[in-house]
Amino acid sequence: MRQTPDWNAASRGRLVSRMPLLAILATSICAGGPPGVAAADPDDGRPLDVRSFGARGDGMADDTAAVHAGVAAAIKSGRTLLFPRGTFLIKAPIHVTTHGLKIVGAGAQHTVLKAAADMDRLLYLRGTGMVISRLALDGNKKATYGIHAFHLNEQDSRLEFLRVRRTRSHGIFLDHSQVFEISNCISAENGGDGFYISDCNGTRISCCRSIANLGRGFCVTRTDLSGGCWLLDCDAELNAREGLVVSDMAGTPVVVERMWIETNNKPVSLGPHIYDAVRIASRSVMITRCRISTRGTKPVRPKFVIHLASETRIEVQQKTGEFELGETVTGSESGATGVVSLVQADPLFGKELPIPAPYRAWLARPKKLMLREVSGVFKSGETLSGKTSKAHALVRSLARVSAKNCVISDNWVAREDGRAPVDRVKLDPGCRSNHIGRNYRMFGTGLVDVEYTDDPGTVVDGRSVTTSDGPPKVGRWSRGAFRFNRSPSSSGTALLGKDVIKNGSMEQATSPWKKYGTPRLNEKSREQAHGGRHALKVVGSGGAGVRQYLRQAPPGQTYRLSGWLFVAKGTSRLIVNDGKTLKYGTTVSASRWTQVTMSFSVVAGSTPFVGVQSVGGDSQFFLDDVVCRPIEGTRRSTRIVLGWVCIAGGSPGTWIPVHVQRE
Ligand SMILES: [Ca+2]
Repeated sequence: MRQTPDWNAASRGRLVSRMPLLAILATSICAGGPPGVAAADPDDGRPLDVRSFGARGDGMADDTAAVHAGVAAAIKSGRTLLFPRGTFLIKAPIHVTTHGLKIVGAGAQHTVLKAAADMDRLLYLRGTGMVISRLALDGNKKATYGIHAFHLNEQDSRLEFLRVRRTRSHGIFLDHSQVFEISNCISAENGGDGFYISDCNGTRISCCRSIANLGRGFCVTRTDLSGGCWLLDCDAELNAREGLVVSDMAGTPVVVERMWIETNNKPVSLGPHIYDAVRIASRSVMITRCRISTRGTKPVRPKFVIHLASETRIEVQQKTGEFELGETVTGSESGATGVVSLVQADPLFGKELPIPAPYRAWLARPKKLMLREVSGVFKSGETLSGKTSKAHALVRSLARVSAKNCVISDNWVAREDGRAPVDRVKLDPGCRSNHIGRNYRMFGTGLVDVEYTDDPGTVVDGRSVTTSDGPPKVGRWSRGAFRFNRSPSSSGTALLGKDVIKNGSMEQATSPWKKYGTPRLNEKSREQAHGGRHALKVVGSGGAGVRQYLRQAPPGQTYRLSGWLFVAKGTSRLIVNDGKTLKYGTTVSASRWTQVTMSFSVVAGSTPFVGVQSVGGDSQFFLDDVVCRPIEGTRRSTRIVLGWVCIAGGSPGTWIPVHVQRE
C-alpha cells in the first residue's frame, strides 16, 4: 500500500490515527448563507428538524439559508438533522467538513434536496463519522456533481438509501474516501458516470444501482495514490457507455462480486458502439459471480462482454477546456491519435471551496487522460487537441497501462435476447499474467470464448494457453503452459545439391572473387577468419564490394546462399543478381562473425552472380565460408508440430514441441 504524507491522517494501512485528522479539519460549513432561524438549544439530544430553521420544503421557496443553518446546528450540537417529506430548493451547495454529522430524510421518494441554481455540487462531504441517509438529491441539470465525498473516511461514515439524479456530470463522486461504506444508493440520469470512484482505498460499495447515466455505470480509477475498493451486489443498467470500467489502478485490488450488468451502451445516438460491457485497463481486478449481458441487436454492442485492455495514460498540463469521453485526440507534432477512454474528474476546488491545505501539493499534479485505440506515438511536450471538445493541453508524460494480474472467473454472460453467439472475453496484446477462469453462457451451453493473441503468463481456464509461431522467448511461464502453433503443418527439409561457389573458404591462392564496383582493397587476409586461416578482406564505399559469377546456373534453379561476414567498419550486405534483378540481403554492421543467407531463383537473362557490398560510407569487412547450393527437392516431415509445452517453468522456461505423426 503506497503512502503519501497527505494520506496518513486518514488511513495508514487501515490503522487509523484520528488525531492528526482532527487537527487538520476545522468543523465548519464552507459555504452557504447566514443562518436563518436560530435553532433551539440542542443539548437535549433530540433530533433537529430542518423546518425549525425556516425550511419550507414546498418545492417553491428558497430553503438555502435554512438548510445551511440546520446543517451547521447539527454539526455544532452532534444532533441528527431530520428532513421531513418535501422538496427543498437550495441555491448554494452544502460544503461540509466535519466529524460526526447525521442527516436523515423521510426516504428518497419523499425528501428531495434540489438544486435551484448552478452550482459545483449539491453536497460536499469531508471528514469522518458522517451518516447521510434516506434522501434524494436532484441536480436539476444545474449541479455538476450530486455528492462529492472527498476524504470521507472510516467505517462510521455511511452514505445510504440515497438517490442522486439529473446532475450535469457524475452523480456520486467518491474521491479519496477510504475505508468507508456506501450502500443502497441509486445514481440515475446523470450527465456523467453514475458512480465515479477514485482512490477509494478499502471502501465498500454495496447494493448500489447506476441507471440511465450518460457515462458509465461505475468507473473506478485513481489520480495519485491508488487504493482498490469493493463493489458488491451492485447493478449497472441502461447506461450510455460501459457498465463498469476499472482504469489505471495500482496497489490494492478492486473486487467486483455479484454485480448485475445489463443493457448498457444504450442510446443509439452515440453512434457506433465501441463500448464494452466491462472494460479493465488496470492491474489486480477480480470480477466474479457477476451477471453480464449485452444487447443482442446489430450492430453488435457492446464490443466485448469483458475486455482486458491495453491503453495509454497521458498526464497533461496547462489544460484549456474539458476533454470528452469518446472523442478523438490528436498530437500536434506526432500526429498520433487516440480515443479518450477516461477523463480524470475535476474535484472543482477553487475560490468558493479552496483545496484543503494538506492536499494542495498533490491535487496540483497533472491531470490524467486514458486513451484507447491509439495510432502512432504521442510525444511528451506536444499539444493534445480534442476533436469535439476543442480542449487542448500539453503532454507531460506517457505510459502504457495494460490489464495485469486480473482474475475473471465464474461469471454468467448472455446476450440480452439470449441468442448465440455469446460475446467473448477479450484480452489485448500487452495484457500480462491474467487468470481467465470458467465463465458460463447463461443461455445455451458451454463456456464463454476467450479471445487473445499472446499474453505471457496469462492463464486461461486452468492452463496457460497462447498461440504463436514458435515457443515463447519472453515472459514468465509455468510448467504445463501450452502454446498452439498458429499454423500447424508438417515441416519440410530442403534437399540441397553441390556447392557452386569456388574458393568459398578463401583459402586458395587464386580466387574467382571479382571486384564489384571499385573497392580500394580486395585481398586474402589473415587478420580475421571464420574457418581455416584466411578470409577475404574488402575495403570500399558507396556499394563497392566483391562478386562471383555463377556461369553454370540454369534458369529456374533455386539456390540457397550462405556466408559469414565480419564488419570491422561501416555496413555491408549480401547481393544477388538472379539474371535480371539485383537483390539485397539484410545489412550487417557487427564486428563479429555473423551468418547471412539469401535464397533466389535464376532467371534467364545475363549471368547471375552473388557477392557482398559496402552500404553507404567507408566500409571494411571480411568474408568467409560462402556456400551456394541448389535446392533439389523437399523432404516433407511426417511430423506435424501442434504446439509447444513448457516442461520447466521460468523466464521463459524450457519448451519442447508437441508433434503428431502423419499417417
Ligand atoms: Ca577461411
